[in-house]
Amino acid sequence: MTFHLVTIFPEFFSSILEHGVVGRAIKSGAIQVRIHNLRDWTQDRHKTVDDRPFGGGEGMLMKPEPVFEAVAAVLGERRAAARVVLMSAQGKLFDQAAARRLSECEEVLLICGRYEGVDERVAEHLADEEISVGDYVLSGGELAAALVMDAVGRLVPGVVGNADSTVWESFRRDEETGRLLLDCPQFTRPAEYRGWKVPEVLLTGNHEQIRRWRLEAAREKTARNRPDLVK
Ligand code: 9D3
Repeated sequence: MTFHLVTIFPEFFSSILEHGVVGRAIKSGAIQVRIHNLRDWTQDRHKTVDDRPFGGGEGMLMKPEPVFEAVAAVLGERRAAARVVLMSAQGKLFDQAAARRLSECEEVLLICGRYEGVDERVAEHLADEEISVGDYVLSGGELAAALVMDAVGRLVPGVVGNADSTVWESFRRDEETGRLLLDCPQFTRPAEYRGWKVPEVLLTGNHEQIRRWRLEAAREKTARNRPDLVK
């Protein structure tokens, strides 16, 4: 699959493209990433991408014309088959289901907002969807787009090195209640560190007991850290 990033900070992505899952997937040819500088689609000699909000208010907004021009130029005839995503704090919350949906697209174009936001006509008439990565304030869409690219990229067959759809699940399910569970706590050597011992059951080799311990430990950890998943 191909990711397109539309941004005023093209250099932001260079280390992300060289490292980790995304970097390896690019090298192996499983995914392609194209960075597009929004200023390439401005008309004035100052390459202006922002303007003041109608109705007044603090800060500047991303103006619509360069964004519409960029998407049209980058996708051309392939527009209908691609998914155009506006990264914005006002978007729908990104989750694993959204990542899986995007991983099934041949082309995904991520528009990275900056300033106080983007002219609403981009969300209304250009983007297919508007995505937020969480309820906190970022300085712009680039970091959010990198996160989306990582989560989506690792679902593309051949990227993480396992095409088995079961490993696509980031959350396990409680085998008795069917609820989402966090992973259980895990331990490696040494069996005792600074007086803190690894749970005895994990050293026994009793697989049935270990399975039950892990399920219970995952339930406890989920209740403690993610009460929203327990409801
Ligand atoms: C007046 C309030 N504004 C700033 C304190 C709102 C605001 C404007 C621009 C908040 C964030 C941003 C820039 N953020 C993004 O472009 C963004 C984002 C985010 O802030 N949180 C979670 N996901 C995303 S995706 C893009």
